[in-house]
Amino acid sequence: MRLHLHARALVAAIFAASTLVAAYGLAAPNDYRFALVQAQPTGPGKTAVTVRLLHVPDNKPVAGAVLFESKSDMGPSGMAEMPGKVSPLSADKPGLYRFQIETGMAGKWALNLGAKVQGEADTVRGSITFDAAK
Ligand SMILES: [Cu+2]
Repeated sequence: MRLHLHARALVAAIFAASTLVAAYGLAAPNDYRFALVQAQPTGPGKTAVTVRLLHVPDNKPVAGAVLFESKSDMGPSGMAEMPGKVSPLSADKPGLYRFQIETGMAGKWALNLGAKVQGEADTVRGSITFDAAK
Protein backbone atom coordinates (compact mmCIF):
# COMPACT_ATOMS: atom_id res chain seq x y z
CA MET A 1 0.00 0.00 0.00
CA ARG A 2 2.74 2.43 0.97
CA LEU A 3 4.72 1.58 -2.10
CA HIS A 4 1.65 2.04 -4.22
CA LEU A 5 1.12 5.58 -2.85
CA HIS A 6 4.74 6.46 -3.44
CA ALA A 7 4.57 5.24 -6.99
CA ARG A 8 1.50 7.37 -7.63
CA ALA A 9 3.17 10.44 -6.12
CA LEU A 10 6.24 9.83 -8.26
CA VAL A 11 4.14 9.51 -11.41
CA ALA A 12 2.33 12.74 -10.51
CA ALA A 13 5.65 14.52 -9.92
CA ILE A 14 7.08 13.32 -13.22
CA PHE A 15 3.93 14.38 -15.01
CA ALA A 16 4.04 17.86 -13.39
CA ALA A 17 7.72 18.26 -14.28
CA SER A 18 7.23 17.22 -17.90
CA THR A 19 4.26 19.59 -18.22
CA LEU A 20 6.45 22.39 -16.89
CA VAL A 21 9.20 21.56 -19.37
CA ALA A 22 6.67 21.46 -22.20
CA ALA A 23 5.29 24.86 -21.18
CA TYR A 24 8.73 26.44 -21.11
CA GLY A 25 9.70 24.64 -24.28
CA LEU A 26 6.98 26.54 -26.10
CA ALA A 27 8.79 29.84 -25.58
CA ALA A 28 10.82 30.60 -28.67
CA PRO A 29 13.64 33.09 -29.20
CA ASN A 30 11.39 35.14 -31.50
CA ASP A 31 9.03 35.74 -28.58
CA TYR A 32 11.48 38.45 -27.56
CA ARG A 33 12.14 41.87 -28.97
CA PHE A 34 14.70 44.58 -28.34
CA ALA A 35 13.36 48.14 -28.43
CA LEU A 36 15.25 51.41 -28.36
CA VAL A 37 14.54 53.48 -25.26
CA GLN A 38 17.03 56.30 -25.69
CA ALA A 39 20.11 57.33 -27.67
CA GLN A 40 21.92 60.15 -25.97
CA PRO A 41 25.13 61.92 -27.06
CA THR A 42 27.69 61.64 -24.25
CA GLY A 43 30.59 63.48 -25.86
CA PRO A 44 32.22 63.93 -29.26
CA GLY A 45 31.62 60.74 -31.24
CA LYS A 46 30.03 58.95 -28.32
CA THR A 47 26.47 57.80 -27.78
CA ALA A 48 24.86 56.12 -24.78
CA VAL A 49 22.17 53.75 -25.99
CA THR A 50 19.49 52.26 -23.73
CA VAL A 51 17.43 49.31 -24.95
CA ARG A 52 14.58 47.36 -23.44
CA LEU A 53 14.18 43.61 -23.84
CA LEU A 54 10.53 42.62 -24.07
CA HIS A 55 8.77 39.28 -23.92
CA VAL A 56 6.30 39.94 -26.73
CA PRO A 57 3.35 37.64 -25.80
CA ASP A 58 2.74 39.47 -22.51
CA ASN A 59 4.67 42.68 -23.32
CA LYS A 60 6.74 42.33 -20.13
CA PRO A 61 10.31 43.58 -19.72
CA VAL A 62 12.87 40.79 -19.35
CA ALA A 63 15.31 41.36 -16.49
CA GLY A 64 18.54 39.51 -15.87
CA ALA A 65 19.34 38.65 -19.48
CA VAL A 66 23.02 38.22 -20.26
CA LEU A 67 23.84 40.30 -23.33
CA PHE A 68 26.98 38.47 -24.34
CA GLU A 69 27.09 39.88 -27.84
CA SER A 70 26.85 43.53 -28.83
CA LYS A 71 28.05 44.92 -32.11
CA SER A 72 27.42 48.28 -33.68
CA ASP A 73 27.87 49.44 -37.25
CA MET A 74 26.58 52.03 -39.70
CA GLY A 75 24.63 49.51 -41.77
CA PRO A 76 21.44 51.62 -41.71
CA SER A 77 23.44 54.44 -43.35
CA GLY A 78 24.84 52.11 -46.03
CA MET A 79 28.18 51.69 -44.22
CA ALA A 80 27.95 48.20 -42.74
CA GLU A 81 31.75 48.04 -42.79
CA MET A 82 32.03 50.95 -40.35
CA PRO A 83 32.02 49.58 -36.80
CA GLY A 84 31.60 51.37 -33.49
CA LYS A 85 33.17 49.99 -30.34
CA VAL A 86 30.53 48.95 -27.79
CA SER A 87 31.06 48.94 -24.02
CA PRO A 88 28.36 47.87 -21.57
CA LEU A 89 27.13 50.40 -19.03
CA SER A 90 25.05 49.66 -15.97
CA ALA A 91 21.33 50.32 -16.35
CA ASP A 92 19.18 51.67 -13.54
CA LYS A 93 16.06 49.56 -14.12
CA PRO A 94 15.41 45.83 -14.54
CA GLY A 95 14.71 45.01 -18.16
CA LEU A 96 16.84 47.89 -19.46
CA TYR A 97 20.32 47.46 -20.91
CA ARG A 98 22.77 50.30 -21.65
CA PHE A 99 25.80 50.66 -23.83
CA GLN A 100 28.40 53.28 -24.59
CA ILE A 101 29.06 53.28 -28.32
CA GLU A 102 31.87 55.02 -30.15
CA THR A 103 29.89 56.55 -32.98
CA GLY A 104 32.62 58.42 -34.82
CA MET A 105 30.19 59.66 -37.45
CA ALA A 106 26.74 61.21 -37.29
CA GLY A 107 23.92 59.23 -38.84
CA LYS A 108 21.91 56.07 -38.42
CA TRP A 109 23.60 53.20 -36.62
CA ALA A 110 22.60 49.62 -35.83
CA LEU A 111 23.15 47.84 -32.54
CA ASN A 112 23.03 44.06 -32.95
CA LEU A 113 22.50 42.08 -29.78
CA GLY A 114 22.68 38.46 -28.67
CA ALA A 115 21.32 37.49 -25.26
CA LYS A 116 20.85 34.54 -22.96
CA VAL A 117 17.47 34.73 -21.28
CA GLN A 118 16.54 32.70 -18.19
CA GLY A 119 14.41 29.68 -19.08
CA GLU A 120 15.20 30.05 -22.78
CA ALA A 121 17.56 27.49 -24.28
CA ASP A 122 18.24 29.30 -27.54
CA THR A 123 20.06 32.59 -27.96
CA VAL A 124 17.79 35.58 -28.34
CA ARG A 125 18.95 37.90 -31.11
CA GLY A 126 17.77 41.31 -32.13
CA SER A 127 18.77 44.60 -33.63
CA ILE A 128 17.81 48.21 -33.07
CA THR A 129 18.57 51.34 -35.07
CA PHE A 130 19.52 54.63 -33.44
CA ASP A 131 20.62 58.11 -34.47
CA ALA A 132 24.05 59.38 -33.51
CA ALA A 133 24.76 63.10 -33.42
CA LYS A 134 28.08 64.51 -34.55
CU1 LIG B 1 29.91 56.00 -41.43
